[in-house]
Amino acid sequence: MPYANLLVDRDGPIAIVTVNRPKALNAMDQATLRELRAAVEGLDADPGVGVVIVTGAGEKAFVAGADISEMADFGPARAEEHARNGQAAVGAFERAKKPVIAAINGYALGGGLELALACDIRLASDNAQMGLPEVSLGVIPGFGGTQRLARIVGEGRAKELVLTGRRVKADEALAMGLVNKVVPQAQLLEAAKEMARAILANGPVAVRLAKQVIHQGLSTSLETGLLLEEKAFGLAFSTHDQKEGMRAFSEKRKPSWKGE
Ligand code: CO8
Repeated sequence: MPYANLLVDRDGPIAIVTVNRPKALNAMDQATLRELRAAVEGLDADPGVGVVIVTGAGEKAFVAGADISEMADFGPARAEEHARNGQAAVGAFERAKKPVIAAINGYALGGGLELALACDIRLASDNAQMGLPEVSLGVIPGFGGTQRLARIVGEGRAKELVLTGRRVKADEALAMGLVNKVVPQAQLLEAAKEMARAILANGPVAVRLAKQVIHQGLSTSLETGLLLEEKAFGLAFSTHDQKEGMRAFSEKRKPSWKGE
């Protein structure tokens, strides 16, 4: 399906979604948010796709935020609705059953960082800069940033970044665990694909169960999370792939996954 603000490419089972509004440094207006949600939900439902990568067009920006010019004259009800729609769009990346990797190729600010925070793994180019500068505009993060940043980097660092609006460069983001890896920009997409291929070598049902249990567990008690893990562990033993994975190990060969 063609999108006005996105490019969607495929490299075998790897889907690459590129936010493509270079004139606005890929800032997301409402139409882009709707398209992002539709794209990731469509790819998640596509049996030919195993991993989704999201990135930004050009060499300067991943996504420089929500589109400020569009929001400037909003009243409170419209702003609340916008936050709800943005949260739903960004949340679709987190809710996806398949792993989603953010390839942060430049500025990831405001809503752009919030999009990356909803992905499972974040890789950054060496020129990337990340931050939640919303307070400098007189607002607060509205696409999940006040919640997800603290879960990823801890409360103290999240409060510092949200309250000061300070941008961090790739090396500092790596040191605080905001991104998993930093690579030269020219190698970013290949590094994301390499990570995708490492995931794709594993049992697809197991990968999905693991993602789901980690995600659900983080918003519940340890006791409930451990119960979720037990149940999902049991469920894995109902699959062909568990039998195949363990048989392949003892036969010293690579498993042939069916995804069931
Ligand atoms: N929205 C709209 N346009 C943007 C945005 C944006 N977020 N960011 C950049 N642009 C546009 C610029 O206006 C400019 O357009 P033009 O050429 O027509 O003037 C073009 O992109 C290039 O930008 P710059 O000339 O500013 O490029 P610089 O290299 O000088 O600076 C920066 C790059 C530092 C990234 C700078 O553009 C910047 O600070 N951008 C804004 C970053 C920002 O504040 N982002 C957060 C936005 S708020 C947000 O995301 C809230 C999310 C939650 C919303 C809740 C719902 C209500």
